[in-house]
Amino acid sequence: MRPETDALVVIDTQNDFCPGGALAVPGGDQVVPGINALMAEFAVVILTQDWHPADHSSFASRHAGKAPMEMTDMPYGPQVLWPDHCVQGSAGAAFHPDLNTDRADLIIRKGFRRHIDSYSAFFENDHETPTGLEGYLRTRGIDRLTMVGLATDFCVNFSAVDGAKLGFDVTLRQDLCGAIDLDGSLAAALEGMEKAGVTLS
Ligand code: VGL
Ligand code: ZN
Repeated sequence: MRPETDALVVIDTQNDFCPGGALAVPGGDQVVPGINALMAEFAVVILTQDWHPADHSSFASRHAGKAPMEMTDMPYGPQVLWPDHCVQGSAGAAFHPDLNTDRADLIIRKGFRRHIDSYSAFFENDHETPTGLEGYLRTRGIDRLTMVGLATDFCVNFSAVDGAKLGFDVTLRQDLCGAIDLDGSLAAALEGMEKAGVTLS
């Protein structure tokens, strides 16, 4: 068992990111058994949950003339427009039914503000509005993070990079992640994580 300074962070392992969901990652459900098994090694398990109001500004359906996967400009920068997904309280927003949520010390929800998306577990997409996760980790004395979950090139990527920038020792278990891979976003994410000092394992 790893020490209490070392946390497993499971990103957005929710129905909408699994086959049959609104924003499915190919093979997204296949990471679940391995994530459950890895929990046995960790004293600290943290889950994140993408959690949007039904009228969230990241949804293409809120932008006239825009289709899912097109880009738009938000006050905080460019934003991919997504199919409606992970709507608060919906079945799609629930964790995959096989994910072991009992071990979670903390479930951090993100993306709940209508006008801003939040890929990272640490900051919303303006890169400055905090989710509170940093304070939680620091006050518990946690300094090492292993990240797994969905999607490698969006929420896992932004979480891993922010974690590394904040000084946490971050390792990504690529075998326990799944990617959306939009226009080369997976390759770009892996390069960005490496540059930020994330250990890709
Ligand atoms: C995610 C796109 C939109 C993710 C969340 O969890 O990677 N991607 N919302
Ligand atoms: Zn989302």
